[in-house]
Amino acid sequence: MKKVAVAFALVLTSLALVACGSSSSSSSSESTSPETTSESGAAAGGEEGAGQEAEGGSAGSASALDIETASSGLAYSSKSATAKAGMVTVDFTNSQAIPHDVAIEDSGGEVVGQTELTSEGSESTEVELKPGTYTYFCTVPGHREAGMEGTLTVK
Ligand SMILES: [Cu+2]
Repeated sequence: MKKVAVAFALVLTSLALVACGSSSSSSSSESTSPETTSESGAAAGGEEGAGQEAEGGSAGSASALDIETASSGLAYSSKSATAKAGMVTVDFTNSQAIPHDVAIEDSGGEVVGQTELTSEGSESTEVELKPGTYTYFCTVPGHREAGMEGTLTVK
């Protein structure tokens, strides 16, 4: 009986290893359109964020915007993102050892929201966004210039 359980556990472990290996290799490709469609996944994650944000008051209508770093290099995983107008929770995940953040700048060049710096971790901030085109970027000197920015479309 015990042997069967051990064998089963081994099968699960090897499956998990295969899954990890295949997902990490695809993240370096810089295609914009598949990332845009991942908004539905972002919305699912956002419900957790909204729960944590309970003390903020008007929770419920806030939507989420997930931004991640690329696996390496001074870049985010996507050059574009979309969000719904209104209160938006920006969830930033930095998988790199280098500190990064996310700032959101409106079309007039004014920063309307910014996360804390983080390395190998996550930070989030809430920002109120009107429909329009914004730029998100890293405020660490040199990073934005190196390509750590993207276009945020708010509808
Ligand atoms: Cu950076």
